Amino acid sequence: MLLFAAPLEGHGYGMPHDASLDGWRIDALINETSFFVILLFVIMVAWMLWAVFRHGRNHPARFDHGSSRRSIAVVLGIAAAIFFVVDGHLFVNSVLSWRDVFGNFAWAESQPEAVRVEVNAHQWSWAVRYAGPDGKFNTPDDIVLLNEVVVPQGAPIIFQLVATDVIHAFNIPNMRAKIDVVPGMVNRLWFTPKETGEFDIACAQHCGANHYKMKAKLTVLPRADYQRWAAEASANSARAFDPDDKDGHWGWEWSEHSRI
Ligand SMILES: [Cu+2]
Repeated sequence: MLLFAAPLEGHGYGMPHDASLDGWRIDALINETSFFVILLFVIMVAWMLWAVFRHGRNHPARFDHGSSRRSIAVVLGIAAAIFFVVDGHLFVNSVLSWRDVFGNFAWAESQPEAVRVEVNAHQWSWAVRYAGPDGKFNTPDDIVLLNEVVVPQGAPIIFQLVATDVIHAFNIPNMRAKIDVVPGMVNRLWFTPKETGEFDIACAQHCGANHYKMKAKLTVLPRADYQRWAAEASANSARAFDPDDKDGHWGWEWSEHSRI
């Protein structure tokens, strides 16, 4: 009944509003997939209905077992056309998007305005850490937040993520950003927020009884507001820094070459 449901305001049908610079690449792949799935469904159902109504009691169906050379050639031809045209197109576009954008961490890291964020996922919250003015993680000037990420508009935001218990998944639908967070690995992800505002962060991997509570907020601020916020947050965190709180020092040294 999706077709008859009223669209959410500002969201249209289907996917949530895209507030990221490169999300359109993912949307294009999803839309193309949906288009071809619907197209092929309509063709097949129409064909089937035609056969059902054409071959009534007075017009017995003629059929063969599809084992003739001609039948096999037609089937293989259609299958090859779908595979090479539809799947090939999706595959090539996926690979190019990954190479040029989503997997291009070298480019994101090389941008002077890039913001680096460490995330530690656990049952059932997101601990968040920024390096602060010294650019080094796990030092007293780190900005440390819980269930909250604040970033500037228009800059590449690079996340490195770890989990301390089970598998979680960091998901920001409005930024078309989602990645599993796995114990024993440092996974990473980057995107550029195009619009300011507040957006939901959810855990997208069922991670225990309170999985549904594992949500956080992404706030995208204009660049100048972000600078002001970061300076203040760093000063606050430095004041609250407790050198004896071992659990509080979960950050790690940022590596631009972490595996994915
Ligand atoms: Cu989770």
